[in-house]
Amino acid sequence: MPLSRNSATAEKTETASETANQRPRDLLTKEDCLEIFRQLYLARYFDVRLIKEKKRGQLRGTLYSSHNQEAILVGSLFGLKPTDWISPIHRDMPAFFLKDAKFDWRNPDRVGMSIQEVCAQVWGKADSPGRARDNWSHIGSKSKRIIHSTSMLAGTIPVAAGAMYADRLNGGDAVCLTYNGEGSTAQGIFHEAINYAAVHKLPVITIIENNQWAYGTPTTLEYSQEDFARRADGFGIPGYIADGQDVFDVYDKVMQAIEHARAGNGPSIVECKTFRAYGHGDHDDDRAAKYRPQEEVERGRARDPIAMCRRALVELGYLSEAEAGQYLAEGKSAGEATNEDFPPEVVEYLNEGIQFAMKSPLPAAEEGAMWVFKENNL
Ligand SMILES: Cc1ncc(C[n+]2csc(CCOP(=O)(O)OP(=O)(O)O)c2C)c(N)n1
Ligand SMILES: [Mg+2]
Repeated sequence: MPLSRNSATAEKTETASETANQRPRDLLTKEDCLEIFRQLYLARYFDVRLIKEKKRGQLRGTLYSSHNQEAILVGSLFGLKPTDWISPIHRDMPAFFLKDAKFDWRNPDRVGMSIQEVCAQVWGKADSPGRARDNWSHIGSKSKRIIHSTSMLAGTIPVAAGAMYADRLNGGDAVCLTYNGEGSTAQGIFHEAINYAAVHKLPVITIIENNQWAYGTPTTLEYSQEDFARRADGFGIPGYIADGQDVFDVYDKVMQAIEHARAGNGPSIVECKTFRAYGHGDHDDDRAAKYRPQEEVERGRARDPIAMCRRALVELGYLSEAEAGQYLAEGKSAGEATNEDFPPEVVEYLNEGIQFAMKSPLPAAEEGAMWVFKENNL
């Protein structure tokens, strides 16, 4: 069944068995679908632009690209309520500003970080959540319901389990999406934390971004089975598999996991099969070109999430062929893509964040010793 063109009409005409087969995407409106498409461009542009800024000498530190993995972030975040929690890791930088960003990216009251905060973080400036202690994902916010990201792979899953335990005790109905690479599933804490969540039926959804590599280690040396979703079997919880390049498939599977969790049935795993566009970080690009077979790279790049979403929207009649051909960012590396490959509102939004970051001062030197020990905890 295709995405419904009009969910109200679809509801009226469907038989009971069709309703039973209805997928979460079938309830998305045309406006929802076009917003999802815009968010894919936004996530891609964030990545492209940062790589360009670093090449121009404007940025320091390592970039961990989410290029080509955007459908996982956009498709999973779109079904959340503002009261839900997320726990991103190094490859999920756009999640910080895409959370609760539906339609109204600039709303100061939304429960997610602003593009200004995220850009100031990347530029390592004083007006950032991390106050220049790092330039990347080591940030979080209790009020915005983002669990503080750490570099300890899978280390946020137990924190998410604790937060969801507390939420249930307080009568809440929140769920938490934790994001993890497939490599992190070999960590002991991954198993301890999901086991705990399963026993206590906590609404923790573990998204596995299976981009086929953990730094230079291929999946065959990480797990003896093909599908990382099978990790779920040992905990007695559902393990869903999504095509991580297809934003609507990610949405469907994550929504199933969310409904399962909200109904009080506990955690699940959603494996999203994807492909890492570059090296582990930009420091690894040259080495990755040697350890990854070229044909694998070409196969991965051929399935660009922006192109796949565009095709779906044309088939639905939500985009005309002319509209669809307007912004062609897909298949282009950061070096090849230009601003003309992106909708102007996306470029404008990121410019606001970057201008804010560039104007923000560096923190004062004496801040270096603050917030480290309790006595400095001002
Ligand atoms: C507990 C732990 N061990 C090792 C590392 C070093 N490390 C950082 S990222 C990474 C690879 C992660 O691979 P994966 O989980 O597949 O995520 P991806 O980078 O592919 O998105 C490693 C080994 C770490 N940060 N934490
Ligand atoms: Mg990986």
